[in-house]
Amino acid sequence: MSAPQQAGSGRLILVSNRLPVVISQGEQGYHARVAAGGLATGLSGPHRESGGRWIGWPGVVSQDGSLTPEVHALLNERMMVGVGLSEAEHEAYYTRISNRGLWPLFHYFPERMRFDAGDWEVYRDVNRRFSDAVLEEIQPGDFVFVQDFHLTLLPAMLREARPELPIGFFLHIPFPSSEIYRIFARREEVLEGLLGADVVGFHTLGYVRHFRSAISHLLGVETRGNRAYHQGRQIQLLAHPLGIHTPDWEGGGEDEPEVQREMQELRQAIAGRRLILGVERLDYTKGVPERLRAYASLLRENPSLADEIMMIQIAVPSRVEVEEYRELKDEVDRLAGDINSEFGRPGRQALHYQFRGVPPHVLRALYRLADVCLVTPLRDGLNLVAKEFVASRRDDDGVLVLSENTGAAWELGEALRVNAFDDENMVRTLKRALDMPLEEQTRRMAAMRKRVAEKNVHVWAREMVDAIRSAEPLAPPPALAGEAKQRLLNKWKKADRRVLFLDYDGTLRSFTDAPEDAVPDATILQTLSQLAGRADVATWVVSGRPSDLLDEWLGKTGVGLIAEHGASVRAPGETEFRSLTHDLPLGWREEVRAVFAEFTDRVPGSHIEEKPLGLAWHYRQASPEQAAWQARELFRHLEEGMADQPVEVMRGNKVIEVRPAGVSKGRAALRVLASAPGERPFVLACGDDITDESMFRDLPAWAWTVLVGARESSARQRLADPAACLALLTELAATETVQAATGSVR
Ligand code: GDG
Repeated sequence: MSAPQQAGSGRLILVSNRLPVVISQGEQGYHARVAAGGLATGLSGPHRESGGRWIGWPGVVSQDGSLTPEVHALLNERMMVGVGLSEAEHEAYYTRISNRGLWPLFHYFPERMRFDAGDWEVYRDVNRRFSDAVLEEIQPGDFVFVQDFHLTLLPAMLREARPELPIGFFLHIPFPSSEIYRIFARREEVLEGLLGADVVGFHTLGYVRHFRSAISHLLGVETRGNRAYHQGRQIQLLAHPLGIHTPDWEGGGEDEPEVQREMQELRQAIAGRRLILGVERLDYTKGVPERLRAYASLLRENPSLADEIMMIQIAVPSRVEVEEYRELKDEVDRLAGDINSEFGRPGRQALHYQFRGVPPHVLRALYRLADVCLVTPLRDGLNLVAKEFVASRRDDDGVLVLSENTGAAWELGEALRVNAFDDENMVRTLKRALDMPLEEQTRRMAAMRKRVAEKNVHVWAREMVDAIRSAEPLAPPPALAGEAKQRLLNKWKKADRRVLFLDYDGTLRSFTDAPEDAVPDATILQTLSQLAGRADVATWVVSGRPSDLLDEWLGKTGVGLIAEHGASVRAPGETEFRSLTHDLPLGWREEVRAVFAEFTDRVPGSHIEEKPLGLAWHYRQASPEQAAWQARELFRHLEEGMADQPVEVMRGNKVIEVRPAGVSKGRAALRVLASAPGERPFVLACGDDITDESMFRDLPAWAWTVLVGARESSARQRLADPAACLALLTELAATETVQAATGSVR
């Protein structure tokens, strides 16, 4: 594939725990062999063509964690950079924290998780070592792509050192439900680590959703759609399942003669029986014992099948240094022995089980010969075996039985789905697979094969790399000062008409503990009256507050009022409010009120505000620690629970509000502008809150949009606080306009 080229694009710096290379020490010194694998194939194009580097551990440990000059040289030839690890570091960082801490937890096996605070220090140190290696390599214009759960802290470390560096991260394992995730002892640190990236990629939308809830719930990070907003930056959360390089599996490759020979031999061994295949690393997440038990049940319930079928189970030794994996091996050995003694005959095994990987050409032959491939993990981030089997079926025959707890299940909908924990379901599905007519096999397989070919590893790599490259840093807007302010004043002076949209709380008036205390002071009233008194200025206060309160507080100034986020409007100088929201369904209010009431009970100091259309839950006066946690919980509950209702759930400053969808300050401001067509007016919108973002976004690009505060925003300018905002308005109110100076009255 060719690397996507973009103006100003630099080198791709890849980072993974293991380098895609196998270093071995022979009599004549070290040798390096490229390790084939889907990921390496997919990323090698952009890596090579961008002239980038691949940084990682080359697989050799040493006493002091250094690499020999010989190893460095071998890696250098391949555009790789080695990070050395001592045996003790490797044990703590890789074996214990990664494989015995993060791996089981992320795969929903919390009871298998082990965590040691000392090991975590090493995990952090090793991440720091990777960070140092990247920083040493990085050149202007480069961008970084980090792989997987061994390096969760790396994005934030890089971000701290290089605020402008485009960084991507991809998680190859599941991101668990936040209920499981939050068990982890360093949960905040891992989330903060990942949020250092500009783009965080997952295999499925489900994992994105889990991650979103974790950051929202545990860190209070705001999310909108597939974006998270954290520390003045935006982070894109993507669901891009990894693909495979299909030509490797479609046959006709360099090793085709070997594959054919192997198929020949296998056919003889199978002796006319139908073949059921299982292939994986021997890992407790892969559900091998459950699968073997289901196979045994099938044979027990259908004795005649014993002469018609056989199973091959390849189990690649994995993490043998971890005790659980050794215990698993013992269990699988025992089960395999039991199956053969119960169902085998001399010279005819019911199960060929091997605790050893097979060379690639044998794997290809197995995929092509199998009638049924059983991919039944208890939990799997994606599962490439399922895709490889599908890609191998050149005649579109064969049946894939796929566990619903794999990421791949969401893409391969035509597979026979199973619940790998349910023995009966497994047996029934396996029988169904064996009985499936060829026509049905073909229909299912052809659809999957097409999809696997289209969504291949190169597409994955390109989409991820493009997303990282085009990541836009989201910084707070620049201060409205100096030349920019001068420009604003000039435009103000020269315009024919002027329209101001001013939020109230947090923009004109600082927050108070109790919302009812935020009455306008003399300066606010005076400034607004002054502005309202000018015939050449239309001044609108745009607030979430109810109309009667705005009338009570600001009515005498003569400004226009847009109440309740745009639900009701009163033009400057008028006396009646007009509703912009006729016939809105409000049936949801009762349910929301009940939920709010429950949280009000739980959080002393919080209260419910009833608005004509919306309902708000305020917690400014509650204990911050307790309230913040409950507020996140409430927000999450409403977001999910009200998803099918015509409402928007908004998180404001110490308030959560539910109101009819389609009503926003932005829309109301646009209506106001549309109601007075003519020459383009001078427009200034000021606001501090998330609800003001709709004004900043919806108003035309030529409008002046000013955030009061210092967070990231769609506003184009920024003022520090309400005092600065009022000072600007006072200055504008007193500034003569060209028309006024030349005597024209508007
Ligand atoms: C992790 C996630 C996610 C297997 N046996 C042999 C062999 N293999 C190759 C397969 C396949 C690879 O190993 C296994 O990939 P999986 O995706 O199935 O599983 P994990 O190793 O757990 O990978 C997983 C993946 O990362 C990618 O993001 O899908 O969910 O757990 O390519 O072909 N290869 C050879 N002999 C074998 O005996 N030559």
